[in-house]
Amino acid sequence: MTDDYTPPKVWSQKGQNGGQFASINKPTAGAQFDRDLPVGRHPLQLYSLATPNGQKVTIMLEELLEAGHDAEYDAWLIRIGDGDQFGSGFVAANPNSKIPAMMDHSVTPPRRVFESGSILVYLAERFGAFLPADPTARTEAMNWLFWQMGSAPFLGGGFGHFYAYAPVKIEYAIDRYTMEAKRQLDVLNRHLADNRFMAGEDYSIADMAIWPWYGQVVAGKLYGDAATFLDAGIYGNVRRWHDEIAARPAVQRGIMVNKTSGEPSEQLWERHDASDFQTRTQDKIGTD
Ligand SMILES: N[C@@H](CCC(=O)N[C@@H](CS)C(=O)NCC(=O)O)C(=O)O
Repeated sequence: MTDDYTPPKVWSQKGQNGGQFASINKPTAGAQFDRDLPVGRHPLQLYSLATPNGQKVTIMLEELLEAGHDAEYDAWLIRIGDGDQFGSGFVAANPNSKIPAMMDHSVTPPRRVFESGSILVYLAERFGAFLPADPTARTEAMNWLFWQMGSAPFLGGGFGHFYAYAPVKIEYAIDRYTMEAKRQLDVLNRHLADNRFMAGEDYSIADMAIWPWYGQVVAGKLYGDAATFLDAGIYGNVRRWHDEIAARPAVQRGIMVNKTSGEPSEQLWERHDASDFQTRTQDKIGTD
């Protein structure tokens, strides 16, 4: 890596570029091997991992169940570090090879749903929940949901990548994305000064989309010491909103599903039944 790099006329891959995700980065799409996806007994089949994008959906599913909806689901683990997302079955569910992906087997043929925002809207519409009925509040929820889809890649793929994962610390890249991450946090902090939740009084899919990224970075849960680096204490309204949502039982369950790091008692690699939270966490079943 040098500071006098001149891009060639046509880019070509020169081996792996280093960093935590080097082994799964490729410039091409499509299946790399044959593997069917497992299918459990519930109509909704989720294929995911407990990254912030994955947590959005497991929080929504647990919130639906908590609210009494018949949203039982099987959650299967997709280990993106091992390349599971490039199996033929997963690529059929999501041609973009990214978690989360969901199949709805309550319809024939089963329907695929990919992109976390699309999955949240699909579930909200199917169960008539967590998307306000009032047109103004509903539009506001959609505004913030789409804001998240466009903004979080700067926080995760930009700030998080260059601050925490890149094999070298590049001041220009870290400065550029820190600036943008802090600007986005200020957007949220100002909005949450006058709003309990993103769409106003009602907790919605907009909160479920934004909380795993922006809430957790402010609470010190993402990218090592990023909260200190970002001076996250100045985003007090975001912290207040984070804490209120973090206290919800469905959120506490949702962030455990498909989790493979942290305390074994907080890791539920696969979820097939509500009782799994009591009986199938890694402290109960071991790590083999
Ligand atoms: N816009 C997508 C982003 C999904 C995404 O980036 N997923 C990451 C994990 S957080 C992934 O599967 N990465 C695997 C890879 O890049 O090969 C969504 O919101 O669903």
